[in-house]
Amino acid sequence: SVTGPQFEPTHERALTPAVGPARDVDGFVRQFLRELNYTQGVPLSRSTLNDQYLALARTVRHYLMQGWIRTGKRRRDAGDKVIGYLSAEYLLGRQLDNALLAAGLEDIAREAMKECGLDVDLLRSQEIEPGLGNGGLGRLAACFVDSLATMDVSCIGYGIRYEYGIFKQTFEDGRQVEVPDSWLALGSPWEFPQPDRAVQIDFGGHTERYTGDDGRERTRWVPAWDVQAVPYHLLVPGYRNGVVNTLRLWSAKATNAFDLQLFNQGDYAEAVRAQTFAENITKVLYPEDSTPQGRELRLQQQYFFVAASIKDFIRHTLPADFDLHRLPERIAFQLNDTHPVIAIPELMRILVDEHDFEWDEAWDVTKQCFDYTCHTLLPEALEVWPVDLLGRLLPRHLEIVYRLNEDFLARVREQFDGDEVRARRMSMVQENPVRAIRMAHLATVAATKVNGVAELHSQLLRDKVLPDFSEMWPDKFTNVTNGVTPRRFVRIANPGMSELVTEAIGEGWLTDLERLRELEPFADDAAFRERFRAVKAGNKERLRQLLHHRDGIDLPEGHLLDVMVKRLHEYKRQSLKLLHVVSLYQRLLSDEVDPESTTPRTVVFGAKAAPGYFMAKETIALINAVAATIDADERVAGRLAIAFPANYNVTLAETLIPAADLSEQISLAGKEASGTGNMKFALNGALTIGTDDGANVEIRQLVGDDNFFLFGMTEPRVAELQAKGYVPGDVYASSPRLKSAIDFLASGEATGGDPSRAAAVVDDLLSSDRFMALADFDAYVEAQEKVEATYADTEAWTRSAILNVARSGFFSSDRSMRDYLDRIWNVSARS
Ligand code: B1H
Repeated sequence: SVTGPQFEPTHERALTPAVGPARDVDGFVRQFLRELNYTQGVPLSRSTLNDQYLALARTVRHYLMQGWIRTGKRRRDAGDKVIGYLSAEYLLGRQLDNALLAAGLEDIAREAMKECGLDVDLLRSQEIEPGLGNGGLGRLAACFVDSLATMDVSCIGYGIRYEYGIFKQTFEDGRQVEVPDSWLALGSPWEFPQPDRAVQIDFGGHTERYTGDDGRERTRWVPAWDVQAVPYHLLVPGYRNGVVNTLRLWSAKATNAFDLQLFNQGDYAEAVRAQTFAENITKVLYPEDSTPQGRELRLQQQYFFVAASIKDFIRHTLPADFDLHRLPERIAFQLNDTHPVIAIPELMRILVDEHDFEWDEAWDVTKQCFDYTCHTLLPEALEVWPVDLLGRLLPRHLEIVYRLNEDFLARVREQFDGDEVRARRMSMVQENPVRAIRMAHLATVAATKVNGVAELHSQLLRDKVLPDFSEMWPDKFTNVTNGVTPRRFVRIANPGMSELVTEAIGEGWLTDLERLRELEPFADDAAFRERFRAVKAGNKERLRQLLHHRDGIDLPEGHLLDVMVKRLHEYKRQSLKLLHVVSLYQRLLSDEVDPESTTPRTVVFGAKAAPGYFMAKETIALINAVAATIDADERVAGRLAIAFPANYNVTLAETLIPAADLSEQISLAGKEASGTGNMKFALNGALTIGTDDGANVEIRQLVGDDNFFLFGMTEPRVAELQAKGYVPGDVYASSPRLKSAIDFLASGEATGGDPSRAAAVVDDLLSSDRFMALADFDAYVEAQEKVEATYADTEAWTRSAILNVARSGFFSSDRSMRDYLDRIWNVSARS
């Protein structure tokens, strides 16, 4: 008898073909109007832009459904091994453009909207991008799932559906002010909630021992509270291959049992409070890029999403009664940094406590199910969780980690003659300043493979961050250099160049990006160079229009466009770029040079600072103050301009990067794990000025020294200087140009006469300069002079730009995914 709603699929065996709307203008128009009238509930004549955008988005989604249903069925039938990408962040960017491109519907949609009297471009610009990530790490996850769908690899991206993504940045008096990003407020046409697939997630409480029916001693976790995890599905369409994979993002909801219980006790207000408490878990993305704060809510987020993902995979993706001893045949969980690493003790707990596995048997299975990607070298970025916090929130998991650590340290002592100092270094438990779990050690011990994200980074990871581990398990470590999806960052972002490329080398390169090599001969073709320049000029014009409307910024025409966009962090050295700007400004004001002989240059910054990062916020305020001063100074008009549009995000990147001439990648060597913006610029024909850091090293090797402006200390040189004792004051005293720029800044002349504006940044540079901006200043200025000399030779510059495009095909995320498939997952792609 049916007593309530039934949540199991009722037609498991039946063929359920999804019939999409007809793939022509008429079919599109009909579906669009249906969406507008029946879902939005408005006639076209009364609809707002937002109504129209939502109806358009849902229409496009309809076309993808058939692919999604078919892909799911095909994968279930085949019993494919699934890549379970576990990431706390997915910085997706706008969905509509990508969906239209993947489905091959751009022309039909344009025509259809025209028939309705609407402009598809205007509707596209209505979309608020889902900013569910901070920066490179989150964007990388989005590129990877795109590539896996395009390569027809079975992948589920698991993550968190933050109600508020990365904050919206505004400036008040040049200072960053954060505004909540309510990306869901106007409707979210791309997601499917599946409340009937919710799972319960436990927290808190204690553990107890008991004797099982078979007489074995066991442990059980008696949690104190729980929440529901509700999955929301987003579609991840492959590029024109009919494949649609799934991104499963979890949202927290109070469990009924929880508030009912309290309600029965008569405390209604308390019940509602409990609800708020539960739902806070997925309320907001922590806006910290590279410096995690050990906050309880963050640990709740991490456990919440990985526990939900594992449970869902076992319960809903695997066939019923699947033998979990064979789990590694069906899943490879990729840990995107340490954020999801609590998944390791969670799987152990499930196998041992819930499925009666022997400890060693469970460990054997668990180890085979996980691989770990490290994205950093900064020691402060390696997550540690205080044991009192972990023990309070996840008491059973803490016990499991302790036991894993005991077993592990026993192995270390055995293999290394009881070397106690080594054992302490390698322990998963740190003792000082507080007892805490080192998540990177836990991940490294458990994972089958550990990878860094660029050659240099992987090498430093082995040699400097985890040397004991790489000595113990040399084969565990590998490299996969990051990549970016050419669909979004070339085809959508740069349609003009894409068309030119297709004309030159034919179709097919978008899914086989190494084919860009075929462009090389065109670098020597004057007519092609001319057209390549025309594309760049068009992209600059597009950017000028956008910044005019978006920010009220009017970029000068005909300038070298010099762009530094990335999160604001001291190690990335926006302050070094700023010192260069000040130096250029001084040069223009001095009588030494004829301004007419200098290269007119516009410098564009884009950067968000973590809200609690003092120096980063001071740097933003300082850049804005200098920009305002230069902007107001008639004497340099037409020669130098600084623009700092607020709220740099994926959407802005898509217009900004294709317009750039010069890409700034100037981190202190050994600090930027990879960088991915650097790849996007090179692929769009900007030349890089950069240090020997992260993936810059590989970019330079590929594009050639003649087409890359290298400067600055190498990593070994940095280490040497660090060891010797770096004194920024000495550098200041010995470089006249640097001294002059800093004095000028400190005097207030670059900040509208107000020296207080520059004080914090200048004081820090002179007293500590942790990332050695001063040490690289002279080399940087010299490299910039080379940039100007090269830029003056238009043909040579264009040639280099074309060669950058032709030789950067390696940086497709399709190649990264192929490397993961070969070196880490042991799975092969279908295409
Ligand atoms: C990267 C992070 C990161 N590395 C902590 N680490 C975070 C760390 O919320 N948190 O606490 C968020 C992000 N992000 C970046 O990853 C690297 O700095 C880049 O160099 C790299 O290109 C990117 C992708 O691998």
